[in-house]
Amino acid sequence: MRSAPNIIITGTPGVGKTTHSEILAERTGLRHLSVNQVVKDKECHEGWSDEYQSWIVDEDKLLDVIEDDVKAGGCIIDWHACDLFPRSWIDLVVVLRVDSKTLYDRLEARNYAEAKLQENLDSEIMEVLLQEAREAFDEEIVVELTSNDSEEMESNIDRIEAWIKQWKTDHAD
Ligand code: DAT
Repeated sequence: MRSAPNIIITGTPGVGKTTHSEILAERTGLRHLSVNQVVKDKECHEGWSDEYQSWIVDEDKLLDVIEDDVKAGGCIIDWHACDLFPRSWIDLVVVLRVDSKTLYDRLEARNYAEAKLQENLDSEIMEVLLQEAREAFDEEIVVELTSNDSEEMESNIDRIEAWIKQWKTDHAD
């Protein structure tokens, strides 16, 4: 049994996963588990893909590396995919969404190459991550939240924080 819930914060690159996860970790004491960082630090990859400009992730190794931490509970898992995580590990899946124009500006500010920028915009418009989350997890635990501006972010954080408190009350012995 976990004493604190595990939450996935997912969505297209640039939607605000890292920002949400960091603030939430600070406010709630849960741990921000940046999968990107773990993949790099623990070398859970089979090298770098120039085509995708990202690591080719070794999912089995990644799951092995994070298993003990996640099973203990209280992790905020920040990653642009979610269907690799066993359902039994996860209590809530937050899919962040952003308007195309806002996402374009954020990715452009990150100096994304045009092809990668377009690919991510298409993915956001096609709701790829939302579909993935809905297919991989029970509908009741998948929440879609918009993250276009700081007001929305503040409201998202309040909402997730309240959800964590409620989860702890419901799971107290
Ligand atoms: P991700 O981790 O999903 O790639 P991020 O947290 O790094 O995204 O955010 C990308 C950029 O957008 C970063 O400069 C912070 C900004 N940002 C994120 N969410 C925001 C929001 N709701 N309002 C305003 N800016 C936001």
